[in-house]
Amino acid sequence: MSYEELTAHSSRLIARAWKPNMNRTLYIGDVHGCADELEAIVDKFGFVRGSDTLYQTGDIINKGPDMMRALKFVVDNGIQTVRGNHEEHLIRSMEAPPSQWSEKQKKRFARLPLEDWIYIRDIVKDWPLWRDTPHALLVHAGLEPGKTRLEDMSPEVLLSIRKWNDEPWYKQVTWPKTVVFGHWAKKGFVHRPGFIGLDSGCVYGKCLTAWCPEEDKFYEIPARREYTPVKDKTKESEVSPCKVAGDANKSIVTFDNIREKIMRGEITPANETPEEANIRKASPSISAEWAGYRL
Ligand SMILES: [Mn+2]
Repeated sequence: MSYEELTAHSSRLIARAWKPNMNRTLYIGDVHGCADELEAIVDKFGFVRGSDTLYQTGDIINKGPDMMRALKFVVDNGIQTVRGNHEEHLIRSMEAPPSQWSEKQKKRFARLPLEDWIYIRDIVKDWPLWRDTPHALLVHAGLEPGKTRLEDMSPEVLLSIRKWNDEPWYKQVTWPKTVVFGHWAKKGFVHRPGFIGLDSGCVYGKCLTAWCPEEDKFYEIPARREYTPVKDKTKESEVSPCKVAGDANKSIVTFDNIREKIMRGEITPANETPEEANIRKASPSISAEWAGYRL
């Protein structure tokens, strides 16, 4: 870098650091342990500590190469996250003794010492389901169609909605400000009026995406590699039995079986509230995903 370039570069940094109206915001998509890409996107943005604000759509943990480093980076840089379904699964799983964990849970927990999981749990348990930020409403998966108050929406919907009555949820919701969300890696980057979907599948070898509202600009870091193969959710669940409370047929163990039975109306979870019945009918995948985690 020449002296002139260096001077110009430095004065830009100084200007950015000291002009109050230069404060910027960055919303970062789903990380899943992709610590290298998380660090790279914050660098590319040119994050200035103390004046810029970082947000993230949740699902920092699981799947990818280094969730501990990703989580420490979040903590060290004051990144304001929301809770993802993976953090919620961790919190709920750890409420049960290890002897009661499913095969999928055991496989996940085998990746790190239990002390590390306790460390992670103690951090993520404080993450909120949503953040109403100056530029956008931040939530992991999306909003529940037909409701206007976040407090009235089911946490399980906020954490894992994709489709509602077979249509993407965001085509059925209007919200007073832009909704920034993640979770739907197969759908990928979503950019439409009022909605920004930032899960562009970094852990699947695609890229990490972030949005800066002040610049009206998207930042992107290509994944260094495919860390996790894209698996069909139903295949994945072959080894991860989940039970529906009140299900008399104990041979039904896969997500696919449960979804089919739920759609045919053959399974009604025990003690189902009208609210839960509504979710089950509108989005069987949400009911099936959380069926094994009823408290
Ligand atoms: Mn997710």
